[in-house]
Amino acid sequence: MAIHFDILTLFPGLFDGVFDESIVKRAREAGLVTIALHNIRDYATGRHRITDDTPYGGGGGMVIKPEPVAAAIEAVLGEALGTVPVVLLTPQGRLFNHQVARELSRQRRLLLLCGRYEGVDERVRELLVTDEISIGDYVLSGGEVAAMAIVEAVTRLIPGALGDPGATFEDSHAEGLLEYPHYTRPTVFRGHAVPEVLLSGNHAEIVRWRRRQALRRTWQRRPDLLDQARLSAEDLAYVQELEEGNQTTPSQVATLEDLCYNTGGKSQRL
Ligand code: 9D3
Repeated sequence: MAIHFDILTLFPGLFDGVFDESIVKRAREAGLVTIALHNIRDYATGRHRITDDTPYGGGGGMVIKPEPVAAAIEAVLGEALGTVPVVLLTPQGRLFNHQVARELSRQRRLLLLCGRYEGVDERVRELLVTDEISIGDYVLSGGEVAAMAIVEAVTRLIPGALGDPGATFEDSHAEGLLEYPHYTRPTVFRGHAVPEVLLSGNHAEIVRWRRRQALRRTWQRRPDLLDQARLSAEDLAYVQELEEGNQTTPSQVATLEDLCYNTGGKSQRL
């Protein structure tokens, strides 16, 4: 059930330390995850080991040359070439989410290819890449941070990686809902009390309250998720209640100002 990641990058130093903490660290120590970093520059030839060049057609910026990337992929995978997904991290890829993480976690080995500058020469994609992933619609400087996100998200889905043997704990994201709010001691902090129900000891009531909080938050902040979520009849009735109540009706994903009453936003919706 273990998984091996090969990460191809021009900046291996960016990964220093990030896989040496918490869950990924534990999973590596348990032998559930292995990670090999490969510097694309090591596969460049010539006295200067050049890895980038100007784009044909002009337009500025630099493009990663195909030869060192192809050589790196082929050297790293060897006989396994064709049997291992070659995943290019690119703004043009399919959007990464829990479903994609699950899909990747079923593989025994993954190669993650990190682009930089304007990207990798298109011929590498045509000839060697089997999958393309983006982690969201914002501009990063390259694929490295995306690779880190994917390694972490996939590692969490490897049975045993969370320490908890047996049931791989998946949070409410797996169910397509945002999480309910969490509290710990003290019972009152700066005048803000922990909700009574959580102190009641009534487990059934607590489960019901948390479910409703999760539904309420998802309805307010991420109504797009509600369309896909698996909802019981009781869940649907509660959402119906929210729709009919005098609640603020969200039209879009909320802005920071909508959500955070500490940053000058006047509306407090939670
Ligand atoms: C600012 C340059 N952009 C317009 C000319 C294009 C562009 C090229 C290369 C934008 C970003 C990048 C580098 N990004 C990635 O390689 C990347 C990425 C991302 O930027 N956002 C979300 N997911 C990913 S995965 C790889």
